[in-house]
Amino acid sequence: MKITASVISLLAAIPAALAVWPIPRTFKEGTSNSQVTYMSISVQGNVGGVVRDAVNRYSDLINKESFTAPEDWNKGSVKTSGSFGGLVVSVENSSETLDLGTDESYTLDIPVSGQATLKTKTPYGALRGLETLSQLVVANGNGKAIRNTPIHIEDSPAFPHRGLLFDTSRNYYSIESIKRTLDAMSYNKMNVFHWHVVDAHSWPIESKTYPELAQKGAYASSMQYSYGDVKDLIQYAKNRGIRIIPEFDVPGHTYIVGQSHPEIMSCLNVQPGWDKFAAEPPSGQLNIAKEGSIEFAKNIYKEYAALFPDSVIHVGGDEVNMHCWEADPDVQKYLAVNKNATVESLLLDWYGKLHDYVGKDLKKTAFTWEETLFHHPFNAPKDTIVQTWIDPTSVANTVARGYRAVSSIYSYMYLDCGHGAWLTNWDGNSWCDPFKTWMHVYNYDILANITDPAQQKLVLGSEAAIWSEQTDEHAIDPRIWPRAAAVAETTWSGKAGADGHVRTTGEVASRLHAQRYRMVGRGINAEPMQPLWCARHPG
Ligand code: CP6
Repeated sequence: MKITASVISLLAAIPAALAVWPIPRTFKEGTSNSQVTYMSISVQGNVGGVVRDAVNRYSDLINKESFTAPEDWNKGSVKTSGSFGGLVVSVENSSETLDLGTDESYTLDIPVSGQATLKTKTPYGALRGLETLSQLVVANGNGKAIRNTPIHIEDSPAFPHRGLLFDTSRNYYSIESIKRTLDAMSYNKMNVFHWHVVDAHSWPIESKTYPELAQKGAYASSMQYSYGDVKDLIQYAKNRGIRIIPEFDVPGHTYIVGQSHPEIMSCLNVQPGWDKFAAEPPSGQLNIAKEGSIEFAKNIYKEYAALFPDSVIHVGGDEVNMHCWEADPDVQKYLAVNKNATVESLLLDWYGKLHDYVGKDLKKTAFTWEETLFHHPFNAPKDTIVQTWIDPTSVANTVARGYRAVSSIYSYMYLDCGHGAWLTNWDGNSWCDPFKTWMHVYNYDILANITDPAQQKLVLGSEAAIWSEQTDEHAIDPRIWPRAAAVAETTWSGKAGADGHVRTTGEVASRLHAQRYRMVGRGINAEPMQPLWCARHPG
């Protein structure tokens, strides 16, 4: 259903009291409370495994969960005047294709008494609506209730790409901890798990083309993702409406490839003096003067493009170091023979071959770090998606050049570090402070300085990033949550409500506080935001 202007103004007149995170784009609440004796969910028509799995999951969750937001702990039971009569879900199109732009909209109607309805276009809209429903059910004395009925919600995401970058190279993560993170993402309606699978430090994924990569590059034989593990994770994510976009970072950040393929590497493990050649130790980049390096990259992308079904694949391109290649004897030989070539032209040719192969042969959309375009004059194919992280003006610059942008500006969205506070390590090297508040993350404005509606449409969304130099599976929950939930709301709900009012951190704090407690109740060890006292004494 198209939301007309008059509906929007009607819905917007109601204050944002609904305790749902991220807040639905438009909603209307009443003043009654409805008893929920048992959450029964039925489905109209034919649906596939994604909806069936979600219906089972949410029936279980809602029937087992007993949640009261801290703000309401001392308020006692509410009087109910109606009774929830079960939910009927209807999905217009049962196709389970999940990709960039898959419709996630839903309309949820909960009367004071009787049957509630959830209507969606796709299975993924049903997942989002069920999550919303689960957040509306609260404990009420010995039972449960939905407050402020009747409720009418018309919801859809402001941005199609709402992600989390997850780095499994610096430290290893168990499948269980990745699944827990996918669960937490679904509680926040996030839909992209950007899996930064490999990096300089370890190669934790099985390769059938080059088995030696994981044999020599995983931290341990038990610290590897097999094809079976990967397929299981892809299905687990899909059941939660989450796309997995893998990244096999090239040509930089590849030291570990040199453990089994030193012949295609440059500046491998230089020390002392690694800092001239790499952003962090150990140094090593694919040798762009060698035919074998582009063959290697193509074979890697060929293999994993087949394993990962998403239409988008991340081709890396961050933090390449020109000194590394300038110092390489093969590069120097190449430049001596090819008088018109430079290190930069070699790199641009290399990118050209990789992007051509990924686009034309593998038929995938390339996703690349901003340096590929902004630090090197690479003329990327126009359908390339650019991930910005360095310069807050890069999003605007990307869309001005006609490319689609995903934003992970480090000063706002890197959850591991990058708030400008650089610390000194025990060895004198710099290291960064992980701390930035959820409020700082929330205040990021992805559309800053982009006024042209055509350019605004090229902004696909944001990704929070949890690089893992300083985290592992034991530390991630509080490092990611609730701060990534701030990115979830600014990308699902946008910065402003339907009435145009830009939400402030003060207005959303108690709702995020409730979401944090909800997540803890669901097994996610999200970090506390404030003393509980504050929730009891709002304002
Ligand atoms: N690893 C890779 C990293 C970072 C990047 N790429 C990174 C850089 C600066 C900060 C945090 C992380 N650890 N492969 C940059 C995209 Cl502050």
